[in-house]
Formats: sequence, structure tokens, C-alpha cells
Amino acid sequence: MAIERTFSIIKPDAVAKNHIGAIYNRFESAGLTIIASKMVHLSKEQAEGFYAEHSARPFFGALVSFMTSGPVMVQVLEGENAVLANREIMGATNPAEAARGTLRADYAASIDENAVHGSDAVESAAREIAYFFSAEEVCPRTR
Ligand code: RTP
Ligand code: MG
Repeated sequence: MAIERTFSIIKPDAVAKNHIGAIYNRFESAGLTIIASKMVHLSKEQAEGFYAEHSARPFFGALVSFMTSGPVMVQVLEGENAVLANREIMGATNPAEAARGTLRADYAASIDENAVHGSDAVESAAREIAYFFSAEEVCPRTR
């Protein structure tokens, strides 16, 4: 088993509904460790840059509008197979297809407002972590 880091966002819908604590509890209960965390209200430029891979997709404008509609929590999660583990905790992109007990099944209202983001690969995780956190802001456990 590989110890990995992944990048996570609690999106504006879930922050607005006060689900931060419940979602952090899911991460920690699943054995993932929060090693960096902060609240940010994304600018349009930050959101466009973060989701640049989707810039040609029809939903891009709505995605950027949603992601800038209120503050988000951004965090780095560390643990065994953290990238896939977090995707499993999150559930499918469309909450209608998300398995029972996943974050999107429990907290997402629609495919457009789906509560959480998680990196889809180790490489994208490294890029996304660096997009939001300096090296000093990442605090691995020492005990
Ligand atoms: P995320 O990046 O936010 O973790 O979501 P994901 O990997 O599960 O899905 P992705 O394909 O990366 O899409 C990013 C976000 O764009 C919105 N989306 N809408 N209407 C649509 O068909 C559609 N497809 C994607 C979702 O809000 C998704 O989280
Ligand atoms: Mg994605």
C-alpha cells in the first residue's frame, strides 16, 4: 500500500449548509489525515485556472459561477491510497448515481452542486496541492 496525498475541496454548497465538520469526520474516520487546510473564496481567475481542463465543456461557465458563489474549504489528505480512497468516500460525480453512504449521496443536491472535489490521480493531486498551498502550509504528522 502506498502512502499518497490528495487534494480536496468542500464546495460552496456544502460550506453554506454547515457540513464542514461532518465531512472532515468522514475523512478522518476513513483513516485519511488532514495535513493542510484553509477557507478561501475563489476568484473567477482562480476557479477558471483550477478547472482549466474543462474549459471547452458546455458546463464550464456554470461550474466557475458555482465555485465562486461562496467560500470553500481546501485541504490536503494523506493516507494509504489517498487518491482512490477519497474518490470512494466522495461517490460518483452525479449524486443520483452515488453509492449510499458516500458524501455526494448524503450532501450533494445535483451534478452541478455536488459538495466535494477530489483529485483523480496522484499527478493531478500534486498539481492541485501546489495550486493552493505553499510547502510551509503542508504539515505532515510528527507524532
Ligand atoms: P470534481 O473534479 O469536482 O472532483 O468532480 P469529478 O472529478 O467527479 O468530475 P469532473 O468530470 O472532473 O467534472 C468537474 C465538475 O464539473 C461538473 N460537471 N458537470 N453537467 C455535466 O455533465 C457535468 N459534468 C461535470 C461537476 O460539478 C463536476 O464535479
Ligand atoms: Mg474532476
